[in-house]
Amino acid sequence: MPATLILHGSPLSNFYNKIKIALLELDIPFEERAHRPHSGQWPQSGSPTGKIPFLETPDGCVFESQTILEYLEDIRPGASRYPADALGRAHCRELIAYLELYLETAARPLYGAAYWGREIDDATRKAACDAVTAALIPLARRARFAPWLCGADYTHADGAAWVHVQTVVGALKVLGLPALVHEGLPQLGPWLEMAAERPSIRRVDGDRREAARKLRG
Ligand SMILES: N[C@@H](CCC(=O)N[C@@H](CS)C(=O)NCC(=O)O)C(=O)O
Repeated sequence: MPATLILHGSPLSNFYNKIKIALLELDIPFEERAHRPHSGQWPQSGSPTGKIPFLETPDGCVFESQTILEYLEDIRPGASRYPADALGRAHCRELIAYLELYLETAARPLYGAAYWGREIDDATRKAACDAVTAALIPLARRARFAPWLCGADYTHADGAAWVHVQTVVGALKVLGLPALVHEGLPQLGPWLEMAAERPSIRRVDGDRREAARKLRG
């Protein structure tokens, strides 16, 4: 395993927290380094897109959260948080891809208003809420909640789902729609409660809340 891994980004970022949960779950030592999106000059800035997170290894940086997650799995054989069988792993990756390509993306137009106090017009808000509602349908069909998303055991899909769902639900709550995601995913409440007890998620959520408190001043 590389001597020191440094996770760059912010505890307020859902994609950063996805990787932080994976590092904790796989019991990989790491350091954290605060990095704002698009700060610094490429190549010293570490991320060719300017986005966070990116992972610094002694041999170079890796960007895109799912690629980072696969790298962590590769350097930690035996400690996987993917299901044991090939089809189970495919379903797990499918859920992560779906959450990021469809659910999280659908909610993004709401973040400026929800988290940064920006204006949002009614049409944009309605279109985003409708897109979130539509994105929940395939998720409800595929997520097993038995009790974890892929079955009896916690997997990376649970870590990824927690960061993204928490971000989407949080945005909708600020905009006065706290139950929208729960209506589309009726088993969400018990799953969120169970996930909140997971040590990796408890730590990441604590750090996230602390960072938010500091930002509010
Ligand atoms: N597909 C990227 C998404 C990362 C992403 O969107 N990060 C946000 C912070 S949560 C960011 O850097 N935003 C700045 C931007 O989009 O320019 C990944 O999985 O790492």
